[in-house]
Amino acid sequence: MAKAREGDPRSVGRLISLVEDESPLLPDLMRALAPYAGHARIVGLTGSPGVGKSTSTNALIGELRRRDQRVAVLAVDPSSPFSGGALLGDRIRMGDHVLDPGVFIRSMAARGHLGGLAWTTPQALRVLDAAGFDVVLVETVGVGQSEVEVAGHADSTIVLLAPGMGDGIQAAKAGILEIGDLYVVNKSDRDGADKVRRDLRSMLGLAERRDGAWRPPVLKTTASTATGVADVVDALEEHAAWLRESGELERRRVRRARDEVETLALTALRRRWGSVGSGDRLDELAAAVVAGETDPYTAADALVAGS
Ligand SMILES: Nc1nc2c(ncn2[C@@H]2O[C@H](COP(=O)(O)OP(=O)(O)OP(=O)(O)O)[C@@H](O)[C@H]2O)c(=O)[nH]1
Ligand SMILES: [Mg+2]
Repeated sequence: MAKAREGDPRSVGRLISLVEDESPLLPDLMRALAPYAGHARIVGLTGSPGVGKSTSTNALIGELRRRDQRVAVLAVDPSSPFSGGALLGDRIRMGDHVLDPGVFIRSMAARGHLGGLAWTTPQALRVLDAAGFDVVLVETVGVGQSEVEVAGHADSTIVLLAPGMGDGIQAAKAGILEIGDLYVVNKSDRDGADKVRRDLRSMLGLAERRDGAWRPPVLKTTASTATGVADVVDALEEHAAWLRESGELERRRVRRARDEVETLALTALRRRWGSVGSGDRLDELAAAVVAGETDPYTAADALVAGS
């Protein structure tokens, strides 16, 4: 615990493993970590496969380290039940920082039984926050609902795009235009980056925004040479200041904690009535409803009351 608080990578890694394994020690661990919550800025990074998320993460770490920030990276893979596969390539792309004690990199897979990454990600973030990192980058491949999910865990969300990857369609994908606090067109060394940026700006421009609302900037980078990455970190700083001043930081964090408490409470309830584990009380009550012995309202009350 004490060593993890200092950011000792092996101790931090062990605590994350407890989260990943859904250890019975978790409630005690979370209780012990609670007083140290709220320091880290959580930054989500998402985008389609191959847009350059890992390369950008590597470059962002470099820039944040130049600004004396301690950085943790949590790479969550929503598509894989194993945490081994994607890691090898990422070790190479984020390899600049493996020996830096101010940097911690960990990948997590969706092998959890209870609620997968939706359940484990917030708890892993609690560990990294309590371990004293200034910035925690959460990298997720944008497939299905995972973009929206990562935005739900973060204070600031960066959506990464790249030219030649379906362009307009990338941005028009469900949810993308709502979740980004910053948009970054990566691979700007390639043709078409300016067009992606223009299209994106005009699509974002159509959105109604209140006075004082944050207007997501659209930046350009070449992650492989770290070009433009300092501007991304500047924009993150601006967004962090806006979050604090507008009260939005508090709102986002309360909303997140609410989801966490709700998820844990529902998990506990489900476990009690048997859909996690054995001896299914819900099945019994459902059969009673079908047989006309009880009604769904009475059955639901009985389920929640544990009777
Ligand atoms: N030309 C160019 N290539 C880049 C740039 N950034 C990344 N790449 C290359 O694009 C490929 C994919 O980069 P990654 O960083 O692995 O992309 P990713 O989004 O993490 O990919 P997944 O994790 O598979 O979704 C690699 O071959 C990178 O070297 C860039 O700015 N310009
Ligand atoms: Mg990657």
